[in-house]
Formats: sequence, C-alpha cells, structure tokens
Amino acid sequence: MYTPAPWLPRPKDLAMKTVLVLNGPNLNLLGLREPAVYGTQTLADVQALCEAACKTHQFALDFRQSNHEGVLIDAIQEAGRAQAAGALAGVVLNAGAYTHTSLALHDAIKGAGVTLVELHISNVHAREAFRHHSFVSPVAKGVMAGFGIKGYPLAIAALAGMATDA
Ligand code: CA2
Repeated sequence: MYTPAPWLPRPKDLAMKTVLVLNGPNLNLLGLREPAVYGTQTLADVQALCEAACKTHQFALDFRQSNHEGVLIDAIQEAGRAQAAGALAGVVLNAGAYTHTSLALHDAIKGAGVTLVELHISNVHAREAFRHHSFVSPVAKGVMAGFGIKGYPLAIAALAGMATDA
C-alpha cells in the first residue's frame, strides 16, 4: 500500500484558494430597480449563490461591490498579488458600465496578470450598441453574459475547471 511521506503537505492541510467576485457601479441597486432587465434578486442573493458555488468547489469567497473605478482597480491589483502568491484562484468581474468605458480597468487587469472571468447579468450583445464594446474582454480569460445571476456560479465553476487544468 502506498503511504505518502508524513512531511509532505496533504490536500486537507493546504489552504483553500480564494475567488474574488467583484461588482462595479450601481450593482448595489440590483433587485431594487429595472427588474425587467436585471431581475428581482438582490446583490445579497448573488452573494449567497457565490457562497454556495465556492463551497462546492472548495474555494473561499471574497465578495465586493464598489461604485468607484479606483477602488475596483486597487482590488484587481491586490488580486494579482494574491494569485502570484498562490492564494487566489481568480476573479469574477462584473464591471457594470465601466466595462464599456474603462481603459484603466483594462490596464489594471493586464498588469496584474490575474485570471479573470468577465460577467454580465444581461446579454449585453442583445442590447444597445454602446454595450457591445468591452475594455475588459481582451484581457479576460472568458466572458459570461445573459444568464442572469446564475452566471455567477457558472463563472466560479469555470475558474474551478481552470484550476484543475493547470
Ligand atoms: O448586465 C450586466 O451585468 C451589466 O454589467 C450591468 C451594468 C450595465 O451597464 C452593463 O452594460 C451590463 C449596469 C449595472 C447597473 O445595475 C443596475 C441594477 C438595478 C438597477 C439599476 C442598475
């Protein structure tokens, strides 16, 4: 029978990796306005879905929302450092309207070298033309759009799949 050497770290001893779920401007209003576009569930409901998905995939969850571009950029930079240190599996980013405007977010993601899934609750490509361009997509590992808030657990599952592939 194979017995691993006792000084080698065993899976249960290894620290869980974290997933950062980062939400941008106005997403604090989820469920409170525009239910026809974004549904009736709130950001707290999104957080609960993410908690469940992280539990399934044995990740710790860091869930944040900010209306401020600089705060989002600081979080991306922090995530890059955490991933480089082996503590973070990746980021799920719903950058809200900054998706369509922020070269600064693009540069931050690229500079941080972080594994990132771009997420949108709505199908941005079926909406106004100004939502079709994303500054995030070229520096994202993948893009999830149009699955409502159920897209969040799908994006976390995608990060789990990437971690297994690595
Ligand atoms: O579909 C998405 O998740 C978006 O990222 C949401 C952004 C929008 O600018 C993007 O084009 C697509 C808007 C977030 C604002 O969310 C609200 C929620 C409820 C009420 C008002 C805004």
